[in-house]
Amino acid sequence: MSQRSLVLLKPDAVRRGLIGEIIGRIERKAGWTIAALELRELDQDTLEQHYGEHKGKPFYEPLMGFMQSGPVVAMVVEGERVIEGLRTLAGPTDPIAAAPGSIRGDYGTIVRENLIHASDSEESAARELKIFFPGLV
Ligand code: RTP
Ligand code: MG
Repeated sequence: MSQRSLVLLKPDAVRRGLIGEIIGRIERKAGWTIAALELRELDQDTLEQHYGEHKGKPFYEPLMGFMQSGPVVAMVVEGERVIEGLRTLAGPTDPIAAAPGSIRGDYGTIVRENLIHASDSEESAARELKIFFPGLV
């Protein structure tokens, strides 16, 4: 079942020079392809749409600040079961709980600065793709 997922390489990943490393892991998955890719800075409005489910939580405001602390790489990844697969590749939210071999498990220590976002369901993917790549057919 081919799907599309919205991936963000967060500002910590870009700052630390991990773009190539992370994209390399994604590219090496059989049959997955990058359908769109852009380095960009995110504004408050875009982030409020993207992370709206977390509004009011204690980590929301710091998350907004962190996500605007530098450019992100926004990408669309396409392929077989890519939504579940990218969540597995990323690992759980807390990098210390994430297994070595996962992106968060290999490179992160801080919950907020966990390197990568990937859509968590088909519904989220459809919603997020419209926010970040509205022109994608
Ligand atoms: P994401 O949405 O970025 O893919 O991450 P996720 O599904 O694994 O985690 P989620 O619960 O949706 O949280 C969104 C992002 O907010 C930051 N966060 N900080 N307790 C904290 O300080 C905390 N909890 C979450 C992380 O950057 C997390 O990825
Ligand atoms: Mg999430």
